[in-house]
Amino acid sequence: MREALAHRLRKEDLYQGLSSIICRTTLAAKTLRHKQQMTVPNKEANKSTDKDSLFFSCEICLNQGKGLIGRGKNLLEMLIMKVESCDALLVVDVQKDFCPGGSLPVEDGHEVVPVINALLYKFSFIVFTRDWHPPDHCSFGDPPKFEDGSWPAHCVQGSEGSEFCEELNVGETPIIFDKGVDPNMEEYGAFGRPDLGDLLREKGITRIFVTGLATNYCVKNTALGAVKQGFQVALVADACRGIDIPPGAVNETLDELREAGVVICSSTEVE
Ligand code: VGL
Ligand code: ZN
Repeated sequence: MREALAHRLRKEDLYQGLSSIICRTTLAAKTLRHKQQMTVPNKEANKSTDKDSLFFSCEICLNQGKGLIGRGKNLLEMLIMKVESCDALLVVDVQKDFCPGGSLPVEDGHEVVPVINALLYKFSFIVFTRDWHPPDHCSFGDPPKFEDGSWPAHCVQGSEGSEFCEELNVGETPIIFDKGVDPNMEEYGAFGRPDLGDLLREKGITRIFVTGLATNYCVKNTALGAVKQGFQVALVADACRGIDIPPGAVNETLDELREAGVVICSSTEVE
């Protein structure tokens, strides 16, 4: 079956680069399934010699790319998500205030917890971030408009709402990175300051898997900040939830992240 698939792929110019990789690499069954789902919606583009005009999409992870170079490189990388020692898991702001019952609840935010718990044991290096605001933080609005710059008070340092979700397995000695501590500065992303990047580089980390809350605020800015600092970044989509206001905002964010070179994957692909 493996050979048949490789043969089918080899027949297509489009997959020349990929098929040679298939032949050289022992692929897990899951990876093959993944690859079989790849579609080329534009048959004409398939014949084109201009690789950049080729359009790929994968129905499983919804990743999209163009050609086998540039953005298409993401496609190659996303096929192999085996966790190595150079990988870190980043758990962004999985705190009570961002879950149902909290002051700034993300819809179904608590659902990320079992998914993240299942990922934790696969990584040897894990960082938990916290939104960690002083009581007079500039992002608090009164009354809040529930938008950037005007949130209800949330994750106030030491408050119950600032605690990690109870079921999250942070372990005995978690590495915690606090952000949003300056009263006069919003800090959605964890890579705005050099500290976290420096720590990860010091540990030899080159690839970061991002999970947590909320997809279109702190998760997004953290992922983009990591890309800017030169890390390879994967976002584990089912380990994230967002604030979908206006409707479609979360999907728009995923597109933006793909555009920036972030691989969108599912926790089932991370091995
Ligand atoms: C966040 C809004 C305000 C987040 C933090 O963690 O995504 N969102 N502060
Ligand atoms: Zn905040």
